[in-house]
Amino acid sequence: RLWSDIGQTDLIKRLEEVAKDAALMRGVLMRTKDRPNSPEVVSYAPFSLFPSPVPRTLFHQALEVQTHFNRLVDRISQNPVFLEEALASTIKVDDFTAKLFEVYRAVRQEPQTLPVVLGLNRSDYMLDQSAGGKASLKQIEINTIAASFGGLSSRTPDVHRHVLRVANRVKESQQILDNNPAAGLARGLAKAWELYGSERAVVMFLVEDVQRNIYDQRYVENELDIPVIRRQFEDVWRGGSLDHDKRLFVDGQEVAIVYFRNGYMPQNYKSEKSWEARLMIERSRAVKCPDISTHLAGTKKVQQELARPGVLERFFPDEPETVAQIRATFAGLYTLDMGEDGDRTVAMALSNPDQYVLKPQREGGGNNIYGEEICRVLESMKNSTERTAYILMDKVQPRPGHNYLLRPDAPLRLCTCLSELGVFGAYVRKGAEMVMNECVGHLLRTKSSEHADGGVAAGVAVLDNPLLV
Ligand code: GSH
Repeated sequence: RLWSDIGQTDLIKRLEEVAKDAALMRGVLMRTKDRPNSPEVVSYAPFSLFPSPVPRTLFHQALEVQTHFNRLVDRISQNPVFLEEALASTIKVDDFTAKLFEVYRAVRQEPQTLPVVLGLNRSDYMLDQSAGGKASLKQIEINTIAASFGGLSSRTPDVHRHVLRVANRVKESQQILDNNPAAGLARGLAKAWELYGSERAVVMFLVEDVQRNIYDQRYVENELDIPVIRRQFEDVWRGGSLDHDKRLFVDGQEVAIVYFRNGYMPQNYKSEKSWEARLMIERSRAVKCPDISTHLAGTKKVQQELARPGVLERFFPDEPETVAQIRATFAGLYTLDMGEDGDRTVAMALSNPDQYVLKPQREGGGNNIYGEEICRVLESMKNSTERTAYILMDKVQPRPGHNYLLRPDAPLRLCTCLSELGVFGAYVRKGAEMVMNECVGHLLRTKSSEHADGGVAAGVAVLDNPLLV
């Protein structure tokens, strides 16, 4: 109950005002629901009034394992045998993953273009308390495409510092950690741009039609000394082409890097044109962040396959400590492939649905299935290959905290809430050599415990900061 003594209504009301103004003044911004593409009307991005406690050792554990996760994702992306095997059952039933896989196969048939790879990802964790006693760090997922909020989370520390100063909590105010993922993500982009090796070439942010989260992206852009253009799939389809060296040109400009902030959900591909644009980009010499194989490495099915005995060892044959460090963060993950193992998973889930999460191959939040709904869904498909579109995971059970959540469209309220810690990774590989591999910052998000699932972009969670305890 870290903030329970700041319980007086008057003070909270005053802090609410102070906090909202501080967020606006420091640029923790988002465009509004009603005018998502207007720079004339903006508001603050949802955030918590106070920072939330996070155990110091678990926080550092998450930072320390990040460079290993970077290498793991990168190695998976270079292993076609593994990707084919891991996703074989999924792509038979999941249309979206199948479409991505089609692009992957098409590109693999062509001679390789430029051996430069840029990965900007975020590994998300919750602190599991289910075994009682000490909390442990458990990975929820790793986002290898459009991992967001590295920009806004570079600006939230100052907001919480200010609120705590006004609340006369000077000591805690000084304990808020600095954080600047935007700078680190931009360093990755700059390194990849340099390796691409053309002075004239630009960085292209591939964005959605509805751009509420543009300021988060701008923070990354503004850290770059390289010209940035923003385009949608349709724009690339219309104004894009490859020259005889497979250089990508869009509206006459050579593109060194395509940074995807879109393209992770089926509805992001509005027509075949979007898929044609994606394929053109993948075939090109431009550095893709992520490329299609790294995108696929971030699927839930791959996450589940990695948890099987012996699989991590395949990727790190001579590094038992790396394997142990990564594996320590895995929650139980179970296959739903047809066969004995999958049948066992179904039986387990049906007899104890509250212990698990049923996850489809989707990004963007709000797709997971919990509790009784698991039984309903599994009963309807347990004997069909449809079930292989999902994986089952242990439900991580963090200890709830209390905080006030601020969002433009809802009154302030004190909530029982859960937090999720994200860690940003940035790496660049040229040929066989990792030329950059870093952990570049963190993101704490907090949501009311009544929501099972969903992040900030989905309108569920709010931005937060860890206060190490
Ligand atoms: N397109 C938006 C952007 O690029 O800012 C949103 C992208 C998005 O939802 N990214 C997911 C994420 O990081 C990963 S695929 N979500 C975090 C959250 O919403 O809390």
